[in-house]
Amino acid sequence: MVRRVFALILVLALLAPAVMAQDEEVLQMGFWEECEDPAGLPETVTIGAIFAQSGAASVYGISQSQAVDLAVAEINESAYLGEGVTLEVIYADSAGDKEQAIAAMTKLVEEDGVVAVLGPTLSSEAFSADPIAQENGVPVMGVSNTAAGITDMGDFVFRDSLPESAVIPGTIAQATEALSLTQVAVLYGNDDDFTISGYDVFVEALEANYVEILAEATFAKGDVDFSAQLTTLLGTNPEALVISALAAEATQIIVQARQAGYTGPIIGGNGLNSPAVLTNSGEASEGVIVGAAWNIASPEALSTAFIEAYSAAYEDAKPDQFAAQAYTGAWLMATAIRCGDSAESLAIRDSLAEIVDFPSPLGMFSFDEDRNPVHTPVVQIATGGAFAVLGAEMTEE
Ligand code: 1QQ
Repeated sequence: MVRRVFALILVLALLAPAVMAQDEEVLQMGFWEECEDPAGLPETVTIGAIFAQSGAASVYGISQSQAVDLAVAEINESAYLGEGVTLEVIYADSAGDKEQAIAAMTKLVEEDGVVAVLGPTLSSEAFSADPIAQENGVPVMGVSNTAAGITDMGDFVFRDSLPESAVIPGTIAQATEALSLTQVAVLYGNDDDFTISGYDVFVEALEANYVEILAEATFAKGDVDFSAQLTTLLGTNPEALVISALAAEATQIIVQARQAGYTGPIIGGNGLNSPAVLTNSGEASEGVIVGAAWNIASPEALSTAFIEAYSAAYEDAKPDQFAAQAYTGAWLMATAIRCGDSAESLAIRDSLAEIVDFPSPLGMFSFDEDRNPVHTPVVQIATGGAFAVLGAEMTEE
């Protein structure tokens, strides 16, 4: 017996280093080993970043610019682009507006001569502004564009944000099972590329899960009173209310649905992923279900490190999904520059297209052949004013 225990201890002792090495998670961002230190870069490499810094969409845009600032500081401090090479970002405010996004892209590409661009925040802005980057041969990477068709604009257009089509089907499948859904009502914005695209994907996913849509209603960006739509929809007694909306409208819809006496589940798309939606709708947000590209409880070592660095840089503020995607986007762009050893736009494009298996806060990240992101999404539920992982709750039971 004693000898057997001793043998077991010996085997474990021998195995331990191997097991530890295998479990050791990557703690540093970047392709340090995969690509040699670049030698041919200019002293300053300037990229642009177009985010909504003002207006209703600034709940996303401010998080994005803070995350890019953090990534760029880390990239420069670690000499990721080589000793003496500085990555510089010129920011431009798109204000959630198509015309401002066009003006911002034109200025960055044609006047400032940036070699690549991150953003713009909204899909509707991207559809207006990205053709300018494409025509000028400047790579542009959306870090929050989730509508269908973004990268169809051209071979210089990338995104690291999972499209609604990669997130919503799983959200609906999981919610249908968890809540035993059979009948829902749908409310969506019919004047925005993202909210329309999200609606299309919701309808398809509900059909695929045999969930009947009892009623549908629409609204426009900027609307503040949803009582007419909610009266119609809630009058059909849906088991869940499904909404495709941006943050400002989503907040009001959640609050007004509860005021109208609705206590059932609310299922939303990417627009609801800002913690501002939960904060601004207060207790009304309890139980809201949203699919996402990232959750703050992610066990990935690079995610935990990112959360710590973000909180340290911004007075204990917690990053959100939009920050995680923007931070990853800046690192991906720097990686393309490093691995291509070039600050030429065409070389950056080619190098970006080749990125696969990049460890990031979003998990293991790759671009597919259409320059869309490949990584695993997560389904969340709002609990006590924060997003928790829906699956985790269920497995713990
Ligand atoms: C889009 C979105 C918004 C919610 C971005 C912030 O997903 O416009 O595509």
